[in-house]
Amino acid sequence: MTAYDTNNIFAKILRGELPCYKVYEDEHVIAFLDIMPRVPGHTLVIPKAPARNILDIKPDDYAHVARGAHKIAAAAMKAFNADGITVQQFNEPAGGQVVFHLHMHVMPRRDGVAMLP
Ligand code: D5M
Repeated sequence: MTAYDTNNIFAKILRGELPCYKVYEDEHVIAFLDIMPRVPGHTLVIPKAPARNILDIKPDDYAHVARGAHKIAAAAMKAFNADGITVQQFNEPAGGQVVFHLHMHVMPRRDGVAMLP
């Protein structure tokens, strides 16, 4: 697998070199709005630890991301008056990954409303 690239977009966001619309931060993760939202409220949760994807992240760091997604899901249900939540996480190009710093998509859903592709 390719090594972690410290110049990926989310690494730059973590270093404050690129802006983001941050909605949550703790010791281990940040969460910010996706720049190409597939639904209103589409949020990404990323670890502060450098990890390309599920194949190189430490289990504890993955657990921190899952914990962050759990918090965001509950907040998004209320904030967007949602009927459900979709959580997705892509790994390597074959798995649909485009940005190579691990991230979980948290997407509030409404009954009868499709996600953008
Ligand atoms: O898709 C990567 C996701 O990251 C995709 O939904 C767009 C989003 N993205 C890309 N650049 C930015 C910035 N600068 N801010 C916020 N969101 C961004 P994946 O297929 O999961 O790797």
